[in-house]
Amino acid sequence: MSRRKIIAGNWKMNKTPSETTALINELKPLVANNDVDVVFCVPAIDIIPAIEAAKGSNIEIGAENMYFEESGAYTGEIAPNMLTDVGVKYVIIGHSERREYFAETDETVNKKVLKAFEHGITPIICCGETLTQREQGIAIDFIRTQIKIAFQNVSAENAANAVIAYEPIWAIGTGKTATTAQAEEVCKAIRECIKEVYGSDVAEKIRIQYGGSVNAGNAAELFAEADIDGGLVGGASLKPDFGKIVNYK
Ligand code: G2H
Repeated sequence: MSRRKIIAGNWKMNKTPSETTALINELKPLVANNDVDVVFCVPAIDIIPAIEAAKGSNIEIGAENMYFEESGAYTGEIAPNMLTDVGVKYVIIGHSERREYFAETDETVNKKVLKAFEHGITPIICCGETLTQREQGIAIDFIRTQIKIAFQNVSAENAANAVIAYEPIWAIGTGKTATTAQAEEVCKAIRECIKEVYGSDVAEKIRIQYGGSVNAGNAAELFAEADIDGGLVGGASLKPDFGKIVNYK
């Protein structure tokens, strides 16, 4: 089955609202490719200007995080209906930087995934191993656990529409990309894990991205793999290079 590729930028903590407008206006013509889904995940304060600037283009706007409660005394958090109210369609959940610096766990990831689906937001669910785990030979076991917990109580219908981003932690922002074979091996194992839980229909539909130092030079080779359905792109999504990644073919 051929899945539609999804190429998402993760801006992390970069760009002010006015810089957001300028960058989207600059990138808009460069990412105009209707054969793939193009998503810009931006800091919370940049979401509204990003949505304004992206109007009339093929760009969808996503958030980089979201809380798992509806509203209330959660100082500093963003609720799902705040995102949907302005037109957000995607949210990154459980990025390794959030797990490392903001105490996200597999359990909070699962709560956020369930809440995102409740509100019709597509979660981009991140997983990935450390260098030590890879060297110990436990990368795939570790990722299978992350995935199984992230999808607890998620219906098959929702699971089929989820996006998973495999991001080996040792390849994030380091310039070290996993080799194409390493990336494919893990993305394939993730699809196998989804198949065990939900069956082959869901496993064939779910989209699995690779993330970690994706750039204009390596995107085509990575995205040609059978189980890699696009990328989650950090540093290179802030530059005209993102246009080359989106038009990788
Ligand atoms: C991995 C990735 C985007 P970068 O975090 O999620 O960032 O492409 O800069 O390694």
